[in-house]
Amino acid sequence: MGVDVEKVAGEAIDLIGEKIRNLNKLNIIVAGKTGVGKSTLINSVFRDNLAETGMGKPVTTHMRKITKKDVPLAIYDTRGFELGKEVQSQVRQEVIDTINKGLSSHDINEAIHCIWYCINTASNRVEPEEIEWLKELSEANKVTKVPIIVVLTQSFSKKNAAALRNMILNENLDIVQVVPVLASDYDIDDDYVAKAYGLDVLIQVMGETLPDELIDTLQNVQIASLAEKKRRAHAAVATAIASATAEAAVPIPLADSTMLIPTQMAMLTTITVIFGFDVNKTIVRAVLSSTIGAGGATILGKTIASNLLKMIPGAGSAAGGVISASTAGVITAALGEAYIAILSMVFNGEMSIDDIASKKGKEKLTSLYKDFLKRGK
Ligand SMILES: Nc1nc2c(ncn2[C@@H]2O[C@H](COP(=O)(O)OP(=O)(O)OP(=O)(O)O)[C@@H](O)[C@H]2O)c(=O)[nH]1
Ligand SMILES: [Mg+2]
Repeated sequence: MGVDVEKVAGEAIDLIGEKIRNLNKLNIIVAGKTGVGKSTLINSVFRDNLAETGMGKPVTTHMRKITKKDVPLAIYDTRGFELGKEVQSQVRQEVIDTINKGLSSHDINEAIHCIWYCINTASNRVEPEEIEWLKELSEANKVTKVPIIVVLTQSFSKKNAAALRNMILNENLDIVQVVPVLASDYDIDDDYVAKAYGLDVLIQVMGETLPDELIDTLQNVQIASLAEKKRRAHAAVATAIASATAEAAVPIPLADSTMLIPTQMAMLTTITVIFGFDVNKTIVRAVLSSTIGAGGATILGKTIASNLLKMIPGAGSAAGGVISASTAGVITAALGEAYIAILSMVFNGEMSIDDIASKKGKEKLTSLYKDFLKRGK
């Protein structure tokens, strides 16, 4: 006896869809003069080439809202910071109005959660009015409390970026951080290319700044930091281990091992959302059948469970036909870790998401899963 792989895969897909639909929407204002690299930054940090997909929808005279179907993110892109004092002050007012409008909605999906103010390091100077504007914004922010992150774009010279960063930090502004980045590789000479960097730091700072109810969203939409995705995914595994351990506080007879499945599916769902890949039923089926299904048509039936137990050091002989709390934890951890490891390979471009369902992908998953089981706790 066990549970039908097909059925569980279908339920997991429904769970994933539901969780994605229910993600809170992240709203960011990206401000800065024309040409500083706002669009390049947006496309390098977020999935789905957001800034290339059109001009966005005008929301004020100098602001456009960029959204894309199935991406729980809205970017407010500003124009006109370079167009002389009068326009500048209009843009500033529009930024503040947009923040206030979001606040008065009392809806997390409408609120502005963060401002990235972009300054081009390569231009080698900061206009005094930019510092003035940051002062003004951070003053207004004492009421609105929207975190401001200054992003130093096109920082191929790390030395210039560090100097500019210190200069801005010395202004004692009410800002979260000043983060130098190079959003994409930069050809300095024919034979010298400055490598992109800093976007992972930006995501880390965002992760520390945003409230917890936006972190799954942040991880879902960002493509700049594998480390941050993994950190969040490992937290989901830890939660599932705690649940599985509690569920098996009274040892579970092998035939009832399927009672661990809901906890494990919730874990796989969260990890899927964090990685932000388009995971379909074929892929979920492959993940299940090459781990807790061990090649069978069912998962965690009596036979499969007893085979899995044999792989866990100490568990097989001591089990006496039951799954103990610690063994339930090990099985759950191994599933979560194997899934994180294979999705990390996809993130790194070592395979495509659909390759997971190939023979090679499934073999990789099985070997990862076995390794994690053998490691035990
Ligand atoms: N190699 C490299 N080029 C960059 C980077 N950031 C910006 N650029 C270049 O600088 C130019 C302007 O960048 P955009 O991203 O279009 O700047 P923007 O702020 O969106 O400009 P507007 O939309 O006009 O306000 C483009 O030619 C980019 O390719 C970077 O990190 N690396
Ligand atoms: Mg642009």
